[in-house]
Amino acid sequence: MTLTENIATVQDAYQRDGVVLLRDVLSPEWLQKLRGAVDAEVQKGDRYFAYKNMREQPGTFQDYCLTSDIGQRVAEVAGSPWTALIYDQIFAKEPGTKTQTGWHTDQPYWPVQGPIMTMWIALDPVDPDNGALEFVRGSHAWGAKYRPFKTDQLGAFSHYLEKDNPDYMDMPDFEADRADYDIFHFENMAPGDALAFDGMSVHSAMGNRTSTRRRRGYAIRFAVEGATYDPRDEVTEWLHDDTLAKGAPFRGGRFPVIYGS
Ligand SMILES: O=C(O)CCC(=O)C(=O)O
Repeated sequence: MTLTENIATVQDAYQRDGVVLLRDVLSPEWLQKLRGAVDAEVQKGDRYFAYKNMREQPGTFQDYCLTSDIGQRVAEVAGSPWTALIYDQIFAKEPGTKTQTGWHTDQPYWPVQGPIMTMWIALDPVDPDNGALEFVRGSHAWGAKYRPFKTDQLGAFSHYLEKDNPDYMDMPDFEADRADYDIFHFENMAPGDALAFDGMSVHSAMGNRTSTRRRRGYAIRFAVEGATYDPRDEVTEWLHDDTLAKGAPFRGGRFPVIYGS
């Protein structure tokens, strides 16, 4: 049985735009459990981008990644026979956080080449006032690899990494030149809805201009058919697994296949 309604339409949108909105990915039970787990985690008071890889410890995040239907959904949207788990991450943009999450692509930060997908799951209603994600439509298909960079405490650009790596180019200033690009967002995400997006999609997230409405996102990163292991020392070390050879399919070891074979 296919989990996502209108899967052919969803696949088309994902291929064309590099991102698609999926409704009701979480059951009410998982929504409640994940909200509780996120709240317990962010009590640490760490920096915005620091909440990563919770799924490597036993608990709600691990249970969700390993036992829910999320792996099957990813495989269906990507049209892949399997899904492997890369890592998970919390993005809790609290009321009054004016900083925008800067424009970037995800692939340069991970030791992987080829098709990868994020499921960014809303745990609160999300709209432009409290931090909607924005995308440059179709940018995943440009073949442009943008240099990774460090961010400050709240996720704004700080400085470039891998300055001498010829495989990567500096990012255009998407924010300054918005009119030159097809930038869009999804108007109203409900708790439990998810954005499935390609690791090469150029995206950012607005600030949270509200004084009361939280915007908790739980993002999980996945590899699918065609993804290969590609470690790069300066940036991707935190996700290395020496049991995988460079160029091997991105699955196994630290990155369990959670759906298919
Ligand atoms: O939620 C955010 O602020 C940014 C999310 C993001 O950039 C990502 O999931 O790759």
